[in-house]
Amino acid sequence: MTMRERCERLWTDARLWTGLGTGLGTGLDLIERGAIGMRGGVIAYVGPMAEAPDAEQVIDCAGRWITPGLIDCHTHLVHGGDRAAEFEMRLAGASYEEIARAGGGIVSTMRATRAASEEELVAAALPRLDALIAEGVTTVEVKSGYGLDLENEVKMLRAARRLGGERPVSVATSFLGAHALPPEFAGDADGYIDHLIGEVLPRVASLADAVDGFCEGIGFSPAQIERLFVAAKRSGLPVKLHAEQLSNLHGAALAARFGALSADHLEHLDEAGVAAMAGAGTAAVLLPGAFYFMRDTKVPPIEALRRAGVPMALATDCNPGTSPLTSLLLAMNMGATLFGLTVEECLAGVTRHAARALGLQDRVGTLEAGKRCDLAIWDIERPAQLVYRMGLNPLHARVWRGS
Ligand code: DI6
Ligand code: FE
Repeated sequence: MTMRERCERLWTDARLWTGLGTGLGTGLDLIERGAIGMRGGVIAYVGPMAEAPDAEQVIDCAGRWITPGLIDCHTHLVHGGDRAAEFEMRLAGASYEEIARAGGGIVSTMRATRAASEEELVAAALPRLDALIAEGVTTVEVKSGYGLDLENEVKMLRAARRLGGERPVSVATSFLGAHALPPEFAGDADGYIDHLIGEVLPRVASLADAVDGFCEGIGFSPAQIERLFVAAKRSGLPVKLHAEQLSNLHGAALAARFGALSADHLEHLDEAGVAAMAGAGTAAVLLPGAFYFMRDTKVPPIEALRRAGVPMALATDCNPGTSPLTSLLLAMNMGATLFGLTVEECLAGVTRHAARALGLQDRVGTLEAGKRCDLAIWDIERPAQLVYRMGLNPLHARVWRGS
């Protein structure tokens, strides 16, 4: 097949942000008066409309912008209940740690998640997923981690996979059994990790695309995460890690040693961690929604990541406790205003680099022949408008695998 061969569908008279280059205006990223052709759900042509092949169906974009479909590469979209009452307690002065010690926090969401059926978890997640989709998201990652036992982690991962059957969206799943210590294992984090490795991981491996963990004083130690990662590698799964969110336990460097797809949060990341990530090709996933909602003040070392060439992704971290955020556009705005990312970095963060954080860079994330035809078509004059507005949704149309 050649680029010239007839397409099933062609989007014409569009301005294309391809995501291929390194900066807006380099000429690599932007194609004025461009067109995208699709065959079999895959991009067959990207280039000037003047050179576009024929197509069975032609869609005139009237000068609108097209970007790759957006990718939310870090979410906890599937969970029971919410934590609005804890939010009120925090507004009244209680801390996240105090609430957790009083039986709230992650464990309260664990209880609500265990009490819900798989169907109920799917139904509860759909409005959140729909909010993401309405803003042009075509790929979403969903973590387990509120079941914290075999039965309920399986239920969460099944619910996550089912979301992809309920809506036109690609779902990537991560097994986050090492998110918090369930009450059954109180005081025995090592015993819980043994249980995850021996009993849970072998049975969830076929439902998960990656293994994640929470490396933190209130989560799991680097030594415990390392044991989990050894087991993950043995079962053939790539790893990623919540690292350096509240303190620096050198989790990012640990993740890099295992060739992790990503290390996420990273507020307390140091130079050695940056260098380790750069060396391993591990993506940084920045989560400004959690930073904002927790009124954090320590900003991730953006300039060091930039200098080292670490791919920076941006995601919602949609979860009931620390980031009840279902807008990837707002995450972009926060990435710019709170973390100092450029417009170009924000766009790459929710497309090309987000694909990388999921190991899907060969399939999605840029406008390129051979990739899935996942597109977001926008009513904007310039890409900065995607990052600039807060609460306005300029999506004109969304295309998932060609339709
Ligand atoms: N880091 C976070 O910010 C969330 N999980 C994690 O590992 C918190 C999740 C929650 O509070 O429910
Ligand atoms: Fe998270």
